Amino acid sequence: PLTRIDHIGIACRNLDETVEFYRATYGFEVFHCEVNEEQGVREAMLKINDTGDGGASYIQLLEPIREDSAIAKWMAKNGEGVHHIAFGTADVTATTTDIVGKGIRSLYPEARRGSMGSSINFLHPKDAHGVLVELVQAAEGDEH
Ligand code: CMX
Ligand code: CO
Repeated sequence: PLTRIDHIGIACRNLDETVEFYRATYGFEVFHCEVNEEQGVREAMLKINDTGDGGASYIQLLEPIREDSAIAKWMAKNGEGVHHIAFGTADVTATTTDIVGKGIRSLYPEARRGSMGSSINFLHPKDAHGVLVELVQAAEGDEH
């Protein structure tokens, strides 16, 4: 089952400037920063709150590091803004299999690496009422 909003993914042109905006405007601080080469992004996770399943909810700010990345492609069309929503699960493989069984396409045959050592997959936005949905299993021993 899906047990939390894990994060909301937001595309931005300049990560440092956007991080500063979130700090100055809302008081949200950076919890974690990394580059994900495979996804073609530099990203910051801003922790918003803990969740009842032992996990947490974040804002994920994403800056493209390559012109051919999913985020760069999306921003060329849409500009900055909300790119995807991520739901948390204790078992991303089982949850993905369950949802694919309902006739919704996942984007990867196997889960890939996401933020903070998590395992992730995505559901196709055209099968999900126009929303790109990420499924996230937090790293072992890192439930927040
Ligand atoms: N939300 C909603 N709809 C979206 C979308 C999004 N984020 N991205 C694309 N679409 C829609 C497009 O509008 C388009 O619709 P129309 O055909 O009606 O115009 C359709 O999906 C196809 O879009 P496209 O621009 O041709 O893009 P692609 O099919 O090449 O890629 C997608 C779309 C979802 C397969 C690709 O972005 C992808 O593989 N995403 C998963 C990886 C990812 O997003 N990584 C970055 C985040 C990493 C992280 O969170 O850790
Ligand atoms: Co994400």
